[in-house]
Amino acid sequence: MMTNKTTPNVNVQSIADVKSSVAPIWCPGCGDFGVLSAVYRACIELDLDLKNTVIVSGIGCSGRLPIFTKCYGFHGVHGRVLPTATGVKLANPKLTVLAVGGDGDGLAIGGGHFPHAARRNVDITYIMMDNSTYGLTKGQGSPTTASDFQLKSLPYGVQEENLNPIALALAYDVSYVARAFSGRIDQMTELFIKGIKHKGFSFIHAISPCTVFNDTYKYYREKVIDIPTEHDVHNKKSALDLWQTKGKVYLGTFFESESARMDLTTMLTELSASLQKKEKLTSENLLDKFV
Ligand SMILES: Cc1ncc(C[n+]2csc(CCOP(=O)(O)OP(=O)(O)O)c2C)c(N)n1
Ligand code: SF4
Repeated sequence: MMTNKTTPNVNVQSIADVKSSVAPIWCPGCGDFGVLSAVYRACIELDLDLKNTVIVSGIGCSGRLPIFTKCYGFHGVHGRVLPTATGVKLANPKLTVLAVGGDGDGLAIGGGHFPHAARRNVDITYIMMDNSTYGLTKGQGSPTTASDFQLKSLPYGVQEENLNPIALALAYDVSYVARAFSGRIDQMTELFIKGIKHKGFSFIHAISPCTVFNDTYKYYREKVIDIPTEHDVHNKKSALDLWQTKGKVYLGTFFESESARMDLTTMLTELSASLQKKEKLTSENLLDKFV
């Protein structure tokens, strides 16, 4: 469902130009406010043309984000953010496409889509709003709930190991991998900008605490630390070492591919052009060939 209700401003100079008339209904202090603020600021700093910008979301508290912007929005099915965003980008490669969703959306029900978006290297920016719980459905454990988190719905804690989104993104060979924290909006904005500018699939793990069911602000404030400036973002092994460092949660760019790997839309456009040249494909004989 497209949720944009007014013709967006083309020239984005202030938050008023990006903000929709719908006021966010997240709980006080929810980390999602920080993510929204960073999205607004990234739109302004990049001077994005909002009528050519689409934010696709999943179901969850996080899934509401597009409604609060003047970008076009698609509030899709739980766990299907990435296939939907891929479809939007393929249908119109000129669009700037952001995909936003929770950790449940992206790693539980939708976990199977993450590696495929990565191997397709589709030119979208995926912001995983990770609160390590299912916020909308009242605080169940999620794939990123760690054993030291206290959830009301889990009186005996979690018995399983939690998934690490950064480790998965690196293993899936995502071409841009970063982590941000809602408590640091300037840095989050900067990383969203980098992700949007990156040509190919970019992933930003946005730690966004749920103040009602899993308030991890204090936990993260004590553990977050900037990735050292000497870290070589093109070095996958060094990126893997960073996420494995015990007791520290690194923020910043872990990895950026410098290989000449093409993004999906460029590849398909070039393939189509070369086939048309080689085989003189026309709209008339195209169907005979492929159907
Ligand atoms: C197909 C389907 N399965 C289950 C649900 C119920 N459901 C809605 S939101 C949600 C989980 C929300 O958690 P998360 O994706 O982490 O987002 P958050 O609310 O924490 O932002 C679930 C299980 C649903 N809406 N659709
Ligand atoms: S339930 Fe949690 S994630 Fe949902 S709006 Fe409230 S604080 Fe945010």
